[in-house]
Amino acid sequence: MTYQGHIVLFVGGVGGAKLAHGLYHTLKPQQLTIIVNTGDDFWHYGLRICPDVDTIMYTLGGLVNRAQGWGVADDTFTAFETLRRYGESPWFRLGDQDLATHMTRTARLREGATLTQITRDLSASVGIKCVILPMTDSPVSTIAHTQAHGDLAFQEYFVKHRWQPALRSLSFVGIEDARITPEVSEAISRADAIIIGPSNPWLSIQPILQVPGLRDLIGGRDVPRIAVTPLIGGRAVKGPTAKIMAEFGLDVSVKTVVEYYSDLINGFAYDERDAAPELPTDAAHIRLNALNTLMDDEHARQRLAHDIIAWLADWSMK
Ligand code: FO1
Repeated sequence: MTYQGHIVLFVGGVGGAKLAHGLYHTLKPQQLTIIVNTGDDFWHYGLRICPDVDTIMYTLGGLVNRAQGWGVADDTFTAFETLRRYGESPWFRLGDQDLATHMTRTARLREGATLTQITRDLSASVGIKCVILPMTDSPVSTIAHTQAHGDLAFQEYFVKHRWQPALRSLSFVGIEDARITPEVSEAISRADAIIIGPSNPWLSIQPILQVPGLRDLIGGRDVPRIAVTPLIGGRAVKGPTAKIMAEFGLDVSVKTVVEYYSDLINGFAYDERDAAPELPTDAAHIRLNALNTLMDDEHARQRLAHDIIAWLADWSMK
């Protein structure tokens, strides 16, 4: 199988990074553009932190702490511990090497560079050869509206409260004014296939799809547009996808996820351990494919990437 097309992959953090990594090692780098959620970004101790962009960058650059899926492997926490000495109660674990990323990014933002330019340069510095794009250069902040703690900035909900407070709804502050970047627009316009990664559809993919104009750009492309299930056996491999679905009153099933994406996609990869989801008539155009979507080691990431690419290579013959 030689697939020559250009793939655009949409992802959030840890789950999406695994597929990004598999595709990166299966395709030529110039065949892959990764568009990353920035709704999780925030200011912390005067620094601009972009957790999902950094997770993708550290994963593809071979730097990531594999046990946790984010942060830099073997990082030290001298600055973090020093904050404690100063009487602070830091709750977001920033390692010393990771801090250098945020310091560089923040300094360059203050000089007027865009997040797109900074991400390109940081990625190149760690040896990444494909393109990683933030979903927008405009500031967007995901807010979790919870029952127990009211409105929480995303990282407070996710890290400080360990995504335990029941979620009532989400909002994305700044999204109405967010601009699609020329780089994102161009990548989608010339993509031969679009993949929505197995990231949390509500927390990670929703903010990307709400960037004005982006959804229409994807939907208008007459190419394979596939999503990969974030659920296996009714559970998320990692993170709160299933918990959030239940809190939103949704049936925790692959069918719900397909329906959620149904006006955007024409293909869906569910896990081979699960039964094929029954599609409602308005989703009958969606091609289903049962794949082994569990990416528990590097080999599994590349196997899934290979299976998806084989599907795309066969697509027009069906
Ligand atoms: N996740 C945690 O659960 N605890 C942390 O202290 C934490 C710190 C952190 C620092 C840098 C970074 O890039 C990511 C970090 N994450 C941490 C992960 C991050 O909060 C989430 O993975 C994403 O925002 C959700 O996609």
